[in-house]
Amino acid sequence: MLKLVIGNKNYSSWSMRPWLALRANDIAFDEVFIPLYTDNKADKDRLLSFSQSGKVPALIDGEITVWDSLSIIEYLAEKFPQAGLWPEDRAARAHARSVSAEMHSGFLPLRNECGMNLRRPVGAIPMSDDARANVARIQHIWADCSRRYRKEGPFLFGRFSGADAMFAPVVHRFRTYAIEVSGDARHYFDAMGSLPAFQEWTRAGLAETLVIERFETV
Ligand SMILES: N[C@@H](CCC(=O)N[C@@H](CS)C(=O)NCC(=O)O)C(=O)O
Repeated sequence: MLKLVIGNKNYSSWSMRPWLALRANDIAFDEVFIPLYTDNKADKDRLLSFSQSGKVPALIDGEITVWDSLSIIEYLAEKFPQAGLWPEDRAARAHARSVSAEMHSGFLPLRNECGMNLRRPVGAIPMSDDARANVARIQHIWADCSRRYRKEGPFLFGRFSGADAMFAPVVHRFRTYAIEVSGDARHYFDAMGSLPAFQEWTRAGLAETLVIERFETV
């Protein structure tokens, strides 16, 4: 059985991505939970026993360990081609990989200023110009994909794909930081909010009680 090592569902945006890729496709896996930033050496040692990166997520498939969210999604796309984690069409697939890589390596101002915290009381905070530019770019990606691929379904590339898994934590950030999402981007935002796997992660995150001070942005 596949094992996915993840952190706190309330805070761990990187863990959410491959978890969603698996769950949205009904791929069976065992979840290994390691609480993050506890200052408990046993937790860090346990994390290191699964991945030398010392970070979640990590996927364990027998002898194979895959770490880093996007590498895990790539691995799952190869192992479960029927899940269609990347679009079949080569141009759409290149597009999906480009926006996923952009999400994976970019948007640092938004990620730093608006950390994921599902329990955060909904409300806006002052944001830097760079973070606001990130918000505009993300909404442009959502609206553009929605317009191009909506004939095939409500997600970025029609049916649910790895790109949706990569953008899912941003949907939470936009909600909890009361960032307005309008037009075609809104259709996408609403579709993600209605996805049963997205709702399952959210419920579990809201039920967690552990508090990590550094993520408690007010
Ligand atoms: N680029 C990595 C980022 C992984 C990452 O930063 N994970 C955080 C939690 S969301 C972590 O494990 N932090 C624990 C630590 O640094 O001790 C990915 O895409 O998986």
